[in-house]
Amino acid sequence: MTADLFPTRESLEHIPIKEAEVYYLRHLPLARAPHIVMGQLIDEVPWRAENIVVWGRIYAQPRLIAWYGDVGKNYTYSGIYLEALPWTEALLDIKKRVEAVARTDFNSVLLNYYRDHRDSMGLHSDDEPELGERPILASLSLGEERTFVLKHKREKSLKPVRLKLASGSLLLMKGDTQRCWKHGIGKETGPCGPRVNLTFRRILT
Ligand SMILES: O=C(O)CCC(=O)C(=O)O
Ligand SMILES: [Mn+2]
Repeated sequence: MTADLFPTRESLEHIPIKEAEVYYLRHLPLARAPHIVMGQLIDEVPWRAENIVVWGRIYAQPRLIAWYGDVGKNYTYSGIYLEALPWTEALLDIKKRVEAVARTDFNSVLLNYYRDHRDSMGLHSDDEPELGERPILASLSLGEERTFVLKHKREKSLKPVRLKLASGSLLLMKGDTQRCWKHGIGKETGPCGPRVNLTFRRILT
């Protein structure tokens, strides 16, 4: 493996947030430029449009998704059951690079495809029991830079944290982040290009 597969620990920026552990790497080295990797994923992934139920009403989820993982690493969130698709060579290559930075192994990944400014992800925390007590999540962003918002669950006096996630960047969330904070991606007010996000996870059961 080449040295550039392993960005130094120092290039990971610690984002100081109370009761959270968040790190940002501006540039994760990939096999090809981020927009090329994104284009390949947009073309090749069998994207799913899911419905979600909010307060008893059915809505189309405002983005497309796909779930990949080791055999049997299936996932349920917001009432959606996702059976793991088998890893592709391209995703295994990305996973290896993400694991080198996160210094942990992942066995699954949720892909989110934000087609334009109208696509978004509501505030949530990744606190499903199958992720364990203090999960580590590694989130790779490709394409349009979008704003990632964190809001504390209890302390309303704490200001929301807004992070611009650049194309090719990696965000790590660990420790108490899921227990104490929610996060999401808001809609944009004006037109913007597509973005694909890959959130690597470790399913314990
Ligand atoms: O698109 C993003 O950056 C957020 C993705 C996310 O929070 C998730 O997949 O759980
Ligand atoms: Mn999340």
